Amino acid sequence: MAEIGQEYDVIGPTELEEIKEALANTGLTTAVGAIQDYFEQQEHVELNIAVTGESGSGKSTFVNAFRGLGDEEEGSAPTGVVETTMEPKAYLHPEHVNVKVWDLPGIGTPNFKADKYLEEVGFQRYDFFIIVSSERFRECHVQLANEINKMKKKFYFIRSKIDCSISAESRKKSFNKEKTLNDIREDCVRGLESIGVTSPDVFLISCFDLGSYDFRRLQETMKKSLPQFKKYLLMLVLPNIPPQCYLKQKHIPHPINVATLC
Ligand SMILES: Nc1nc2c(ncn2[C@@H]2O[C@H](COP(=O)(O)OP(=O)(O)OP(=O)(O)O)[C@@H](O)[C@H]2O)c(=O)[nH]1
Ligand SMILES: [Mg+2]
Repeated sequence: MAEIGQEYDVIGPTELEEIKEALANTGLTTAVGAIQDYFEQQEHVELNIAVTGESGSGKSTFVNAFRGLGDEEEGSAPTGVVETTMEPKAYLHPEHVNVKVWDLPGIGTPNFKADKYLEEVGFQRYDFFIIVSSERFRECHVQLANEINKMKKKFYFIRSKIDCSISAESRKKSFNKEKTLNDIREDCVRGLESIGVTSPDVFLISCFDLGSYDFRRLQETMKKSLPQFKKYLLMLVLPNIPPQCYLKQKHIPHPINVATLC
């Protein structure tokens, strides 16, 4: 789990100002009351993250990795080579019940309708979405991204199973890892741009190798866009990747290098 440093303090600058004001204008008892009220409110704050994408793209595996679990540990989401997740299911962090990662059923059947799907999975409850794609950018991603945009919610786009793509391409004589990664990224960026997402950011991830590729950058990006207490909750649950893995991590230079989507 992430260590809580100053950067992730629960009380943000606005709250600090309010507490200072209470101290200056009304005295200690009122200030203590203000702090207590603040913490009581926060106890009820939840962070709800929805993981969506095509069937078999690795959503449940990502949910497990996100919670710092392997696929066969107690309480982990079932994963498999055949369609596995049929209903939205919330997975709580073992220690921080205020954070729910929702494993959603797969999309992508020929008659898929993103608006209907999102209604069925109860889109209102989610703070943001993670769209997982294990292959090329497709029509179902277009629909999903469009609908999420319409709802004025944020999404992060993950291209998963990067280890598989690299391993398959590495059989070619002309294999170049950086170029392969760049091609994958470009394909997703182009797809998102074609539906009007400005400066899209795409995260290349292997759940079997979180220290490589973009997992760490995804963590950092998600953190930036949340309000103070939700950011704090997220920091409590993010899996720790050993520092030696960060060193291995390579960021592929990309002309569009903007941190957030939407
Ligand atoms: N090599 C590799 N395999 C992965 C990765 N992520 C998932 N898989 C495998 O892909 C298969 C499908 O993974 P799931 O997590 O069950 O996929 P899902 O999207 O939840 O599938 P549904 O629940 O059916 O919609 C499993 O065999 C996983 O082990 C990855 O990063 N690398
Ligand atoms: Mg699943």
